[in-house]
Amino acid sequence: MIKGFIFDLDGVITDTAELHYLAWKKLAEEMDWQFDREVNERLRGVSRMDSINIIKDHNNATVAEDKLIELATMKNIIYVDSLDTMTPDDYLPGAKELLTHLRQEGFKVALGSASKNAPKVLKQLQATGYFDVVGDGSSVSKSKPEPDIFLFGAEKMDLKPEECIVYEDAEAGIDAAKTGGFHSVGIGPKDRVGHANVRFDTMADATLFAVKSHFTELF
Ligand code: B16
Ligand code: MG
Repeated sequence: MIKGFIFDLDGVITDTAELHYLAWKKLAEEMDWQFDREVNERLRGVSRMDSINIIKDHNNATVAEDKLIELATMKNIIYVDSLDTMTPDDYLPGAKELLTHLRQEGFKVALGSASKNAPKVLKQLQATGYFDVVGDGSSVSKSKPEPDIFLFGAEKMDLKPEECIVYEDAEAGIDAAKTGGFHSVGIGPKDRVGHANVRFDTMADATLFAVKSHFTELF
């Protein structure tokens, strides 16, 4: 029986990927590193330090750990500044409607994001009130594809993984949901989230009605 939903943030509730891209791009320019949208795509759902390691390796650069942390901090300052431009108009189409619907139907709702800035993003969207639990990049130490962030959300909602549906747009996020024993909804193309229990192209397609129709025996 499904009693709760756990949502990833970037790519599911809102699209912070563009702001992450612009911040990484600025840092890369200062470092004289190659960085483009193709590399940025590999950072989807990946933690901040894992992201900078991917960019560093892409450039075959050698950087000491403390310098790497300093660079990631610089990127974060640029990114956090840019979040000030985000408003309640910046939900992905369908996301706000779904959160409202889940509240009306009495489901428990958690956030399961890799971002340490998730509380600020929710504040900018005025979305904090939709969530019973906020799991972010500071809630657990092992990031996706490990299931820890979703297990954290389920535990705080006092639910078992099999009582929850996870919405994710990243390959590693669907892997995490499956490893943790959750039901999964993939948002995006087949080559990225085709291994989810059910996949939709966009959040606008992934309504409560559509999800209930797929998991009929669980509602
Ligand atoms: P921060 P999600 C992820 O968000 C982003 O997709 C990823 O690009 C970013 O590096 C990560 O959050 C960490 O973000 O630097 O703000 O802690 O999809 O897990 O909601
Ligand atoms: Mg995501």
